[in-house]
Amino acid sequence: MNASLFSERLEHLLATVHSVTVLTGAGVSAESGVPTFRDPGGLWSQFRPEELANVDAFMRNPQLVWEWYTYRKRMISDVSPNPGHFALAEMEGFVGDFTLLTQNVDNLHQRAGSSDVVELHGNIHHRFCMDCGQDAVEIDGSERSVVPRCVSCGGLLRPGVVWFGEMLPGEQLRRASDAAARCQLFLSIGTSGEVYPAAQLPSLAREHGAYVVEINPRSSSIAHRMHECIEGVSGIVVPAMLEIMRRARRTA
Ligand code: BV8
Ligand code: ZN
Repeated sequence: MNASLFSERLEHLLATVHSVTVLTGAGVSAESGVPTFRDPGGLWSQFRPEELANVDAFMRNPQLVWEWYTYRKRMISDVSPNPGHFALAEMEGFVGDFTLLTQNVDNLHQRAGSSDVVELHGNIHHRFCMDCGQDAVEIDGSERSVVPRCVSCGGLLRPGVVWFGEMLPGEQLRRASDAAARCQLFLSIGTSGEVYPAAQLPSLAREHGAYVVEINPRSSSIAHRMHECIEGVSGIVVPAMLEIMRRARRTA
């Protein structure tokens, strides 16, 4: 892989940087076989988000929504992290201040070994009670009823993800904004930049002086806010970035 993928400035930054913040979207899991949302054949071409990923839809038809999340969970459990996930997990060890923010609920970053992942939109394996709010442990597929109930109050359990129209978890949003505002290099990987407030983070980083880079085979809706756009897939580009870091630290 010739280094010309990256500008001189980015090559130098990768070799010397000590504070990196990364934002990932569905694209980073595409090479693992997890469909993205907005790409051709993506989830939103098969299902309508307003019918599935919001609380009114859940109250209208909890069975339908649970079936959809069970279908996605099964799909996710049948796949494995890809070289993009593994390179990000390894990058953590090369950079003093490294923060991984994700919009993904698929747990693949954690399965690749990334620690302390900031999950902006929750996690598909989490669930909690609509009535008493209690977190509930995930039981394997042996559950009889598709719509699980809370063991302490009998209330409806819902997936521990952030639905459209719902605020992101405050702690995660605060950590994400802090990490975006303090980093030297911000990488936006595999996201279309269409979902807010996550799509605001690259601009926040740029406003605070970071060098902001997009990795995406197609220009996203926020490409114009980047200093540099790498047109490629994360499973190739992120390992190439890691190689520059590894080489620089070997010769340091
Ligand atoms: C909220 C969890 C306060 C559930 C998800 C400002 C302007 C406009 C609208 C809004 C706004 N502020 C708020 C809104 C409303 C809304 C929003 O943004 N709507 C959009 C659609 C217009 N935001 C919200 O509702 C948020 N809450 O704002 O609360 C509030 C409340 C009320 C009213 C106002 C404000 C909550 C948003 C979170 C929703 N939950 N997921 C679940 O997963 O089931 S979002 C879900 O979709 C994912 O988590 C993900 O974040 C998003 C999909 O985006 P991407 O990950 O980017 O995926 P996508 O398919 O779009 O793109 C994939 C990209 O990868 C492509 O660019 C492709 O080219 C690239 N790619 C493909 N292969 C590869 C690749 N890249 C690299 N390598 C490859 N191999
Ligand atoms: Zn309960």
